[in-house]
Amino acid sequence: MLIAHISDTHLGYRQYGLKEREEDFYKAFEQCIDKILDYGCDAVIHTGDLFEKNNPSNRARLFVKEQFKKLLENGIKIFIIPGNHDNPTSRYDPYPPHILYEVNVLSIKNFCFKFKDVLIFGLPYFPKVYKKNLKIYLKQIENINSKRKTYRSILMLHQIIDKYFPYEYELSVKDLPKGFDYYAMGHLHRNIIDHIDNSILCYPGSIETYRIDEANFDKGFYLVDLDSMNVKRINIKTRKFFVERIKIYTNEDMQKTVQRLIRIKPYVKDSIVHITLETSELSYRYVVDRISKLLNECFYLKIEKDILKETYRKKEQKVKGIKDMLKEFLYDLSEGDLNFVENLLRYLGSGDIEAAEKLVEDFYRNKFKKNV
Ligand SMILES: [Mn+2]
Repeated sequence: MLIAHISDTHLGYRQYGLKEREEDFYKAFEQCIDKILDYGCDAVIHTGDLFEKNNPSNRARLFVKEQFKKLLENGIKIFIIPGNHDNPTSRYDPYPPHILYEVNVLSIKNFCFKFKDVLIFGLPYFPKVYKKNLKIYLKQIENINSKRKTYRSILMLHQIIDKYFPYEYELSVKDLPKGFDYYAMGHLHRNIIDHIDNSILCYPGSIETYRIDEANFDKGFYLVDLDSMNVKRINIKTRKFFVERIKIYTNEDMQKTVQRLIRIKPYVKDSIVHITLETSELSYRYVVDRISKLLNECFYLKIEKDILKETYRKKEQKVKGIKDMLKEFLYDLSEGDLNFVENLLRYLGSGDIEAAEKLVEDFYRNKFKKNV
């Protein structure tokens, strides 16, 4: 039996607010569906984040309907769990959009389906705060699975496991219930294939570049042969991304950047170039201008300020008013001198020259007296 495992398709997501980027995700999904048809799969399992939101646009809903129809007409069954993006968040509207289709949606009330000689288990996404509940469900699932009479079993989850992303996770490897042939995972956008005891665990990853740190990962899905337990990676073609981190403070930095960008220039047509730029406030406009002119042929150029640098800088100087600003620049002035400069600026700013002259006279008279 041949199963296709796909995940994190995020349909309806409009990256950079571009209609074309929304279309790119549809195109990627359609490539996957067509390949699944070509390989003659028996079933498709989708491990969450089918849609970008739990209330997707009608365009996204209709698109999925058309794509699923192709599978269903060919007798391919669909099993799906809601992910963190498309799981309902309100208990007054507890239905995920998936229920609109002729698919098997696994839920906490209905976490097990029998398909031919395979038991398919799955749970919707559980946020970290509910990981205790998740573990209780997993125990229950482990119990039921241990008494199964079917040949194979699959567990579908949309969670992060510490082994693959140790910074933020809901489950440790040891929390995974034992005894499943295939662990179908979603949520991580990187593609991973791993062996746990005698089983296989896979994260197919996203089908398009959702965030720039995913730009270099292969996009696609897994084909799982449940008879031989062979897993094959199927990749699709997606729009190319160039992700650059640029730092410009000197003329030499600028020259180096220009040379680097000239090297990628012939390949940027139809691509997205995403640049994180670190430069001084004064030269920012000039640098952005030069880069934009150089890469004017790319499909979309995104230049963003180095946010880390920005927040660091903002933390450093807590400028509140004009006096604080003066303190920043004229740091060796006394409190009295600062008051003088502040008042002078105010008089000059309002055009009251007479008051300004009087202020200067008084100031120097006082200073003179003191020094004598
Ligand atoms: Mn996702």
